[in-house]
Amino acid sequence: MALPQAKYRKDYQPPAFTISHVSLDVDLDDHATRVESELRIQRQGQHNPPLELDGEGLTLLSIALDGRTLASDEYQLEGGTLRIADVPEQFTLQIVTQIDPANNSALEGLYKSGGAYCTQCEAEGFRRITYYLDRPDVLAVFTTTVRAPKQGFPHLLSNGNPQQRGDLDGNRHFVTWHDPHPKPAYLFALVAGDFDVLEDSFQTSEGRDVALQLFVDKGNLSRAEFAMQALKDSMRWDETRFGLSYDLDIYMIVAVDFFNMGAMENKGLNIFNAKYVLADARTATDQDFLAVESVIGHEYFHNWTGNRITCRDWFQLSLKEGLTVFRDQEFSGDMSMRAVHRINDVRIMRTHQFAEDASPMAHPIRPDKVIEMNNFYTVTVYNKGAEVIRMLHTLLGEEGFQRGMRLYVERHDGQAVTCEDFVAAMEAANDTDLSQFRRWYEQAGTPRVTVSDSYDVERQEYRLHCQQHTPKTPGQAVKKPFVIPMRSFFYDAQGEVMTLHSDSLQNDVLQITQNEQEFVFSGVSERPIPALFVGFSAPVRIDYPYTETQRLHLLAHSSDAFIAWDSAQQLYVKVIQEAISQQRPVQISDAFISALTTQLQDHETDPALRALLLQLPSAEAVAGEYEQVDIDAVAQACEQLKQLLASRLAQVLTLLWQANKSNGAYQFNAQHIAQRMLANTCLNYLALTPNAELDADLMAHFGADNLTDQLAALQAAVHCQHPLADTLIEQFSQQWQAQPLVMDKWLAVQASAPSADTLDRVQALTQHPAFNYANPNRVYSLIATFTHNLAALHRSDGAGYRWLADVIQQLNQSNPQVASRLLSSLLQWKRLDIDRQVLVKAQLERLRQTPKLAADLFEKVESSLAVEND
Ligand code: B3K
Ligand code: ZN
Repeated sequence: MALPQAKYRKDYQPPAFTISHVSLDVDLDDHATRVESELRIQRQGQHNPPLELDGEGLTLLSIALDGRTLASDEYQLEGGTLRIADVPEQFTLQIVTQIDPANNSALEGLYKSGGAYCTQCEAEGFRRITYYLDRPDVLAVFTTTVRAPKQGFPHLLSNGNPQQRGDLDGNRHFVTWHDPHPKPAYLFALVAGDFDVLEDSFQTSEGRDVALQLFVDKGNLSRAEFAMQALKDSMRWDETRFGLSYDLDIYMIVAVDFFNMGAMENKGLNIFNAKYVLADARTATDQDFLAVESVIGHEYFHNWTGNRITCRDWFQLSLKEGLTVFRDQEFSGDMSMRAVHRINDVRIMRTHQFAEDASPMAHPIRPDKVIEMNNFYTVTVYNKGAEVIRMLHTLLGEEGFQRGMRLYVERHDGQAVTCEDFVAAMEAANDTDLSQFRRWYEQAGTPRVTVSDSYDVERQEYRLHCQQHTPKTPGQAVKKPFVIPMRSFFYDAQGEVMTLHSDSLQNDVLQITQNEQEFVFSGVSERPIPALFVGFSAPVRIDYPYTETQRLHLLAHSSDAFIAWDSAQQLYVKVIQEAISQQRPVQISDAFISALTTQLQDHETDPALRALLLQLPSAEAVAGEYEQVDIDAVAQACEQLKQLLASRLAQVLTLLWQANKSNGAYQFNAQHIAQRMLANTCLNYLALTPNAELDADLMAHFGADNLTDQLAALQAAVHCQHPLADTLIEQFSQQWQAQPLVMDKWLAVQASAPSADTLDRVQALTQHPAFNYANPNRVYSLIATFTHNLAALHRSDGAGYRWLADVIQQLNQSNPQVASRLLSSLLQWKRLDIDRQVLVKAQLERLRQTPKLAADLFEKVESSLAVEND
């Protein structure tokens, strides 16, 4: 078989043909779904190229051009292409194909999720339904008829508005849908099944009524109410903050159990992983509620940033994803707990995106080379993409940013465009020059900004010296300097913010644009303590030679929650690193303990932020700080730090636990969420030292009326190896065996226990009835969680690597997208010690030999093994 081929951004060519109208008629059947499509096609340009349509795994039944059936020598089927030479300038093509949705385990194209039929077409899934120009710059008006038995499929859905419905012979029926908005095939959707429907409506600011429908598995209506509210909140928010309203008469969301990702923004018919729809206090945690709100918002916001203005080609994915993540982050922040959301976003960047930037799969937010597009739905494209948009927002301000958005929409509504078009609109609307800023789209890697300062008391002058350096990434050895907005506050010895004067300082932002640069401030009456990258104003690593005293000063006085939180985080990292480099147990100074104690007891401080102060950097994040990492030392030091804090803060932890643990019924609001965060974080330390009183508390907490507390009790017991752990594991599974989404938490808690025997437990759990290799949620909960567990994955005997490779091999054929996601933790094998390098490399080489290796895995395995020859 031919090896998968790379595509390059520079090779983009506009389509030789466009399709203006598509009529689809889909007659559903488990193994023989018949798809009739009628395409109205126009040739572009003067030359006469062959028509080449994409198709994968299809059985072609017939093909007719302008009503005449083509003989088999009038077209060629080759690999994934249907080629017809010599077509007229304008014509109609009728194609009949047959597909087998019940055997579609890759969950791309048309497949069965439980009893329902559903689709997933982004990025290139439509070609598994019928032959088509499956690329985002071909926009067509779709009319879709869905046919199915009435029994089992009372709801037949597709994009747009319903036009016609009726009965068919054999107790079957049909519905025809029409979507007036031209769209690329990746936004096509079809669903057929038996659901409960939650109905509501929304009136747009223009006074139009939109029907809202949420389809969930039977019996789950009450668990859909929160999602419905989140949808209405999103619709209102996009009007008030961005001036963007909804454009169809109906907005539908369907929740399905089998889904590779979070959700999909198909026009008018979102399809969601049920995990991001279903939420009530008993079966969802606070974090789940917040995730539902954010994903509902994200998919809704795509209606403008993604659907009405879409991507010209898939290299431009961040055009819609970075921007839409930025919008959903702002939505969540405007709804509640802005600082908590921001800190969580930073954690994702530092733990996962920085790791990706340092891995063989590092890519710019707009990649240049892709083998399998599904491999590029990454934290880089999404989250770093959002940080790049956020930097634009920082540089232009809310008003300037919104001015740019308005121009972007005005210029490009209804088009398929590029990241360049977006930047150009921002630039034109603000009459500014973003040439250098564009490097964020071009260059991969995490810049490191090294700052030092000096103070001249006589001249009353303060100088900040900044250097930026971005390490090389595959294919990019030398980097040019970025535009890095460094929002900075300066504190005096009393902890007051100083007002500093410099021409370079605008709205507290200094722009670092060169490899080396100095900022001079005059009239400075005392040496300031700088708070750099306030709000994490750029996705960079920050180096400033803070003393412990300076960090503690910022911890105590920063008005920015990120800076306060980060001061503690950096001190944690430092004590871990010192213990490792000096080969001694972790030590914490009295000053640090007392500063933490003061903060924790400060009733003025939001309990959520106090909880975040106590949450240690993960072992995975600490490991990411090293170019050559000693896994055992990192895992051990992280555990020691937790133990040490538990004993040195025992008193305050107990007090906070007592004061904040729930009393009274569950309420979902910022105050209650914050108190639960604080109580549960404390519990996670207290469970390290079992005693009768705490055991009783732990049991009571486990019996709470909400999953947040119940799960916190379970997690504290399991992660602290508390004597009650096995009892709670057993009780939890008895209670929740009928609720797969809750059992996912149970799997994840066990898979994240920081110990080498976790591997044995995870292996055993694959045999448990709660686990199923065919369902991505189960695989992510158990196995992806395990891949982020440093102690378990990197077991020194290599058993973790071997087993993971077995699992990936098994998933290679059934669901390559899921398999590929599990591989990421192995790609950075060069950072490990020599023994582990040998062990991981052997598994990568074994994977490379897998018969019929999917393109998804091929791309990652090859890039990882290529590092050797660097
Ligand atoms: N756009 C989809 C992702 C589709 C994934 C394809 N493998 C979800 C989202 O970002 O909203
Ligand atoms: Zn998205």
